[in-house]
Amino acid sequence: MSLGKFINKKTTACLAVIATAGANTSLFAQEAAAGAGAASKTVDMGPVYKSVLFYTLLFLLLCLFIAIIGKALRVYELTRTAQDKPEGINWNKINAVLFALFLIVGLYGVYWEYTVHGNMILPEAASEHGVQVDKMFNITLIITTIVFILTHICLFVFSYLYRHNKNRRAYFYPHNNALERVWTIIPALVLAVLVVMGFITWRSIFFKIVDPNNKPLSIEVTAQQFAWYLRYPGADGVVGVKNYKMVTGLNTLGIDFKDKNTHDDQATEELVIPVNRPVRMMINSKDVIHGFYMPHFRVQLLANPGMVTFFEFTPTVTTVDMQAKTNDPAFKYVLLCSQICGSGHYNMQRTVRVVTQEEYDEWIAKQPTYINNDLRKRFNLPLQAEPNATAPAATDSIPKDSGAVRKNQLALLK
Ligand SMILES: [Cu+2]
Repeated sequence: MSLGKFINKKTTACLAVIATAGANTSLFAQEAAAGAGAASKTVDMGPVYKSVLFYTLLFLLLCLFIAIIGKALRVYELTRTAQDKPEGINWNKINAVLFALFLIVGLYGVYWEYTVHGNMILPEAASEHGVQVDKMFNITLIITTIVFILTHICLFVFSYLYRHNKNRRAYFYPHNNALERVWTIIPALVLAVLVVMGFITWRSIFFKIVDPNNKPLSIEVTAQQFAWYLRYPGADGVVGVKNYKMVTGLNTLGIDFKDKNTHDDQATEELVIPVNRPVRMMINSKDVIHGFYMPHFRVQLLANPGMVTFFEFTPTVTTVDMQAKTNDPAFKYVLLCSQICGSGHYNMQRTVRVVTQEEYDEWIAKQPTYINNDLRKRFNLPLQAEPNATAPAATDSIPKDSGAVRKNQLALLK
């Protein structure tokens, strides 16, 4: 074959296009790598690899590359048709094999998700009802995983086995009542069981009968952009009345001190709760809707302005025990906001400490009352000698920004 003929052959031309595209890409990559290598002393590529733009460009580049290959193959096919030659590439077979490969890669992806990310999930529930919630989630997960795997095997294996074959004609099979019944009744029954189970679990969490020997400890939590304010009931065990109309710079929660029950209420910085004792959180908000969320206890309820919502739960594992169980000495329970309530939403984190009853009694005795002499003056109540005149609630208790947060804020200002 002469050189002219060789160059003229369309097949070779297509391959040349692919080779050129590949070579250009690798050349470009090498240049970029060399450039990055030379500048590596001054340029930190870390932020680049973390930017969305980088991956968007990478994705677009990949799409372009695939499009070029597609076009080259199309040219190859068209030239074969023009020359009255049989089809060069059996696309049905390629697609069928791709379906089979997709199934294998996809199933491995499922296995990877369950093992790698599965290890990153929350530790065991640290509350009584949390065990039930986890059980319900696990049953749902097992059922849906089985269904997911079986349906996907059917979907991709059928696509592979019954790919187009000109020697075979598809059997026309429009309807089958028995089949319709099976795939309607079975999912309906399974879903009904899951829903009823969820309903029973929900009722057992929200409709509790008070045990006179183990009465719940009421704690009020008020959300505000962007912090949580805590109020403990004091010796009387009753959290006193408040009224949003009484909110002032001094009386930040709007406590109504005409109600005697408010006088021993304590304002605290930390949420400390005794183990194995029911805790009744009285949740409300001063401004927008926040989400009272304590993932380790499987507790989540909205904090609404203008109404109080309640969540009663019993913590079963102390912080110290959980540190031993998770093999992490730095482990902490946390209270978070689960509603994107504004720019400082991410910063609404509070540490929660579960302690023994003795440790709790010792801690609560040291907490200051919400009322102080400034408030007593304002409400014409007799003054008291107070060593710690200022309650924490009257001060700015928004958590101070950590170094990482400050860095982010500086980055945003740039
Ligand atoms: Cu919030």
